[in-house]
Amino acid sequence: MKRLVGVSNRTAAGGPKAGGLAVALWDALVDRKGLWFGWSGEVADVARRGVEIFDEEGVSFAVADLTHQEYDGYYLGYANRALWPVLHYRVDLANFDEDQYTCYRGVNRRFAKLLYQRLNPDDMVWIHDYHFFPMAQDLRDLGWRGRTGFFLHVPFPPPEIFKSIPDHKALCQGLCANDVLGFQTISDCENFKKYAISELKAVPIDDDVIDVNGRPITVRAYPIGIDAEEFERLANADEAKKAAARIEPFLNDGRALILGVDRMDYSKGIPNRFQAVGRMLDDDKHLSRNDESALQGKVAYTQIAPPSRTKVDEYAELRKQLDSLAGQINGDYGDLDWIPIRYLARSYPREQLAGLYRLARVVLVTPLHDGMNLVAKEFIAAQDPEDPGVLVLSQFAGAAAQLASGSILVNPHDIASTADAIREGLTMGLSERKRLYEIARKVVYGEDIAWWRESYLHDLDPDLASRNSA
Ligand code: ADQ
Repeated sequence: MKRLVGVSNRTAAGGPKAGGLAVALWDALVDRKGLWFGWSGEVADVARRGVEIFDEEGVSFAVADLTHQEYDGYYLGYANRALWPVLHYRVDLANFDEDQYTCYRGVNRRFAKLLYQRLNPDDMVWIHDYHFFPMAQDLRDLGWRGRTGFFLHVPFPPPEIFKSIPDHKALCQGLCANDVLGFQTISDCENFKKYAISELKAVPIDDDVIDVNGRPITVRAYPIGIDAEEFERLANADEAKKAAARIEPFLNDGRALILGVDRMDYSKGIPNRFQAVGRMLDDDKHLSRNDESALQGKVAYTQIAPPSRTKVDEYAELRKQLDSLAGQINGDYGDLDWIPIRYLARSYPREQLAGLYRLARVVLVTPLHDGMNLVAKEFIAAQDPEDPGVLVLSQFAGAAAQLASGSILVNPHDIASTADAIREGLTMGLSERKRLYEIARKVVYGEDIAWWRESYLHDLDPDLASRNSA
């Protein structure tokens, strides 16, 4: 079996092997005694620019530090302030800076050189995410000929949006040095193919293959999954029950828990969600709390949102916006014995999140755009099959392509309809809840993380493909 070499900005070295990418890559690398290459997470001075090598449970790690200038230009700058917003359809928030692009190109080239020195001709390289769009090209320029694939965890927007990046062509030419390009959804794939046909003169060969300058490239959707069985086990474990017990005092008198769990990122649509909850309560303003159909006092919305990328201005702004919206809604609708929104700007271990998911009557996964969104899948895996909660899901999450008929689908920009959808989830009868849950469960367990990894590697590794078809 070919050795697998994973490349991602952050590796799982030393830390818990939790979360989508980390688990998926980790298992594949353990299977194949692979190598994981990426940023060490350290920012150092020029003197320490080599690679640190170590082994963990049979997986080799090779990690490199960034300099302060690279951290600012490549990571905070180009990756987070130019690529991330555009890939999430937010050209209005993008900041394009020539020096930051130069820095991004420099880090890709420097990392490619460090990696190339450690590659064997028979290795297979699997590059992850927008931090390393041009990495395959940089490896090829150094003489690398082996199988190389790329997977994009975030959306790929329509060409009209992607083309707002001044260096869009160079980035995509770099991508086309891969043998396999993986996206989360068919719509991301179609966006990329449309771009490649119009800008790079790509020629479609069949549904999954395009030809760019005489090289065939497989372009397919591989929707990422979770380890559903493991998550279900977590949801039934003591740690989960303890977390549920901690929140239960706020659910007295049978109050229903509405839950949101997100990194604090503008792509996740948290302000719209707050507004939708506010709107839902406002719709009942004319009713007294004793009225049977009134939701006042009968629901408790908890939003867990640890701040991320706090050094980027747009994220600091979002923090302020959420603080203010939560305060306003609690001020307008709260009562002596009831706070409608509890907003916790911190993270909780997944063992505890699993318990909260299981307790929730409705979970709100309403991003404005999201590559996949694993919270939606974790919520399903955590449910009690005999009394499941309801997933309210944005039509703009990659997960909607798989879970539309197992959830209540919403347009997160439509505050009034989202408010209605939350109410529908809260008041849904058991048999309809079970029906939606069974549909969603089939997808989450059938197309899990092992399915994702194997589907991708089947296309990347010709030996595997021929063994399977023999
Ligand atoms: P993220 O945007 O980070 O990742 P997401 O898929 O929502 O997105 O979550 C990743 C993990 O983080 C989940 O396992 C979740 O439990 C955990 N998490 C989220 N919020 C948390 C919180 N408040 N506290 C603790 N843990 C939390 C990118 C793309 C996604 C894509 C993933 C995987 O943006 O669209 O689904 O990669 O490909």
